This record gives sequence, structure tokens and C-alpha cells, in this order.
Amino acid sequence: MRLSRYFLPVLKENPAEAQIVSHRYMLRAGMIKQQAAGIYSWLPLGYRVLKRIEDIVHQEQVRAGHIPLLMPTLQPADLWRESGRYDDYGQEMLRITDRQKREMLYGPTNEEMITDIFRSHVNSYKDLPLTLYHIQWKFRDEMRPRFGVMRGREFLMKDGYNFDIDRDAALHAYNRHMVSYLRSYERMGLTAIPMRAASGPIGGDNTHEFLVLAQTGESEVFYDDRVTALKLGQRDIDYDDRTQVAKVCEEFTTLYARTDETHDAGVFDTIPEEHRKVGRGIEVGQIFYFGTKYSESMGALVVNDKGERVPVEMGSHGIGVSRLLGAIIEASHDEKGIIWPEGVTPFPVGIVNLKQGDSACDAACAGIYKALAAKGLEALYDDRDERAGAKFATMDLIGLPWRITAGPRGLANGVVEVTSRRTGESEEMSVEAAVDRIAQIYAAH
Ligand code: 5CA
Repeated sequence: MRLSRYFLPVLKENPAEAQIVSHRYMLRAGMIKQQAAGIYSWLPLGYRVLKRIEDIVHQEQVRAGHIPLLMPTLQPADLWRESGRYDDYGQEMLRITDRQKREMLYGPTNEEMITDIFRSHVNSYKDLPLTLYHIQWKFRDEMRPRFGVMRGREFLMKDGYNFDIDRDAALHAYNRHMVSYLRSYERMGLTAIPMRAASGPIGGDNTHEFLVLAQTGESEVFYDDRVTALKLGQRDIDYDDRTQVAKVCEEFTTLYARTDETHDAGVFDTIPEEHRKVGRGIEVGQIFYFGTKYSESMGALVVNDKGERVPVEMGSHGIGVSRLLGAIIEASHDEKGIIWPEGVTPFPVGIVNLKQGDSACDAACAGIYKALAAKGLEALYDDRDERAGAKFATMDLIGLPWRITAGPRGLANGVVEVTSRRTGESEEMSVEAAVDRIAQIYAAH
């Protein structure tokens, strides 16, 4: 993409309404625009990151054996009367009446609808296990929408629902979600710690939240800091292997890590003092096992291997897809702007032409752009007629992890500069070597 033809409405001033750094940078980098309290348009740069996060979530869900579908944003109220949640949900639910006077709502989550789909089509244990998920917009009329996309009213969520014949199979589904979530967050460059949590309006007694440590997080967290060193890495997971998957979960949930809702000061005090930490975290996902809460009230029954009709065992599992943009920025920025991890960056690399209109510079930049494209990498080429300082400031603000800079002096010596946004370190090399370097970095992502 050539910046001269792109739509990147960068703001020079700090927007007054933004209280935290991710909100400030998302507005300044022209990623989002607020349309109403807690409701945003996703401008092209923000939209690209949102799509990358969605892609990672999809890939890791499919890898775990989960099946994508798409349910609507609007739902009939009657489904929610069956589970009893129509009245329970209260003011957070946006209720709508259509022209036929039918009561509808903008879905805050989809347990009822997925249970309805399941009961319409599945009757036998032979069709289990089954896990269905979608990535769809939700609406919760939050009392205090704030911090940009972190606590929106309209937000994008991945929500998945498992259907299993018994408790053991459902707990395996729970564990599969935990491991696939850990892998998803790691691919986004995040450390998200599973913490034992409270279930709230979803229900059930077995639930973990995934928290990214950040000063600006809304949850108070208590943890043994050795938990932050755990990494899933590249290990090969067989999602059908109950023992292997359960072992990984055990590894990630044995050290103390809890939110204020489940914190137990007595247990916390037994952690060696140097590892005992109190901090704040951003909740980027939550998994729930709730058994037959919805299948009983909504009559989702299956015939088991003894010929009995029993309510199906369920759980639900959510990732805050749009919130993740905020969480990633909170975890990865400096005073100049965002620093995107390679896994989610809107463009893999920026090209800065230091002397637009100079034939050597223009040709070198066009060549680099083409060579990167041939390797499947779409660069953002700053081809505007601007001062170098302004070009660097834009690149630093929007946070592309790598920059290739071409200027007349370097090109006279046959070199361009490759700069890491994270370390600020630059290295001179030939055009070919620069393209190879970037391609090599992204081969791993
Ligand atoms: N049905 C279950 C799991 S599918 C559910 O709704 N879980 S949840 O309430 O925990 O939401 C899942 C994730 O969505 C949360 O972990 C959080 O990351 C994100 N989320 C929740 N509310 C908001 C909000 N107002 N703005 C942005 N993201 C949100």
C-alpha cells in the first residue's frame, strides 16, 4: 500500500477524551472513530489489525477441532425467556421491538441460540463431541463504556460452545479451549495468564479468565510471578489426547493466579515473598463449564449409549477480539507510539523514502516494495512528499515492527537501513539483504 493513496487520518494532538495509552494511540493512529458512546468505526488501519486477530483466533480454533459458523446479532426474546435470562440480564441487554411488535434483542452472548440450533439437529451421543463457535458483534449496554475498544458497548467476540455426552468429555473441551487460547494469545505476542474466576451471569462453577498484566487493567490480580515465565511455545499438541491437554492445563494453572473475585489471602501468603505479586490485568478471554444449565431449561437432550435421553453437557468460551487491540497496545508501546508484535501488525514493514522525487530513491523504494510483494509481504510505503522527521514520526506512531529507509546517501553506497521499532537499532545492508531479512523474520509468523 502506498501511503499517498491510503486512508490514514493521523491526529497530531492527544485527544482529550482518551484516558489510557491504547485509546490515545488508536485514535491518534487513525485506527478507530467513535460514533456513539462505546461504539466505533474501524478505520482501515484498525480494521487490518482486527482481521489479523480474527485470523489467529480462527486458525487456533480450527486446529483444536472446533467448527466455525455464524449466528445473527439480533435474537428473538422468546429464546431467552426459555432459559430465564431475559429478565435476569437487566439493563445491559439492548431490547428492540420490530414493526410486528415482536420483542428482539441485540445479542450480548449466544448460549440460548446455539442451544436452540443444537436441539433442532442433534439427538444422539454418536454426533458428539461437538464444538461450534463464531466471531460476531455483541452488544452490552455497559453502564460506563470507557477506554476505547477495551470496554465498548458494541464489541467483537469469539464465542464457542461445546456439547458433550458427559462431564469428563466436557472438561476435556474446557481444557482444549484453555490450550488453544494460550496458543492464540502467544501468537499475538501476549502473555495472558489463566486465573481462577467467578462466573457471573453465564453460570457454572468451573471458570478461568485470561489476564494480560497491565497497570491500566480493570481487574485486580494476585499471582505467583513464576507464572509469567510459562510459555507454550511451538510444542506439538494433540487435541484429542485428553491426558496431554490436561497436563498442559495443569502446568499453567498450578501456580497461584486469581482475580479479586476468587482471591484467598490465606493461600496467597504461603507463596515465597519474592514471588508474591499484586497487580492489575486486562481480561481478554474467559472459559466456562456449566454442565446442563441451558440444556435442561431448553430441552437439549441426547440419547446416550444406554438408550436414555439425557441433557447434553455444555460450556462456553469467549475471547474479546476487539478488546485485544487495546490489550496488545497497553502491553507493547513506548512514548512514540504503538509497537506491534509481528503476529498482528497491520503491515509487516514500512518503507520510508527520504527523498521523494529523486529517481534513485523512488526506484529503490519501488523495487523493495515489489520484491517484498513477491514474497507475500505487503509493505506500507511512505511515498508522500514530506520531511523525513514527519515520516519517521508517523511510522513510529503506527508501530510497524520493521522499517526500511532509503535515502540518496545510502543508495550511493548501495545500502538501505533496516530498523527495528522495538529496539530502535538500525543496520545498513543491500536492498536484496534487507528484503531477505524481512522475509526471514516473517517466515516464522
Ligand atoms: N458467553 C461467554 C463466553 S462465550 C461470555 O460472554 N463470556 S464473557 O462475558 O466473559 O465475554 C468474553 C470476553 O469478551 C471477555 O473475556 C472480554 O475479553 C470480552 N468482553 C466482554 N465485555 C466486553 C466489552 N464491554 N467490551 C469489549 N470486550 C468485552
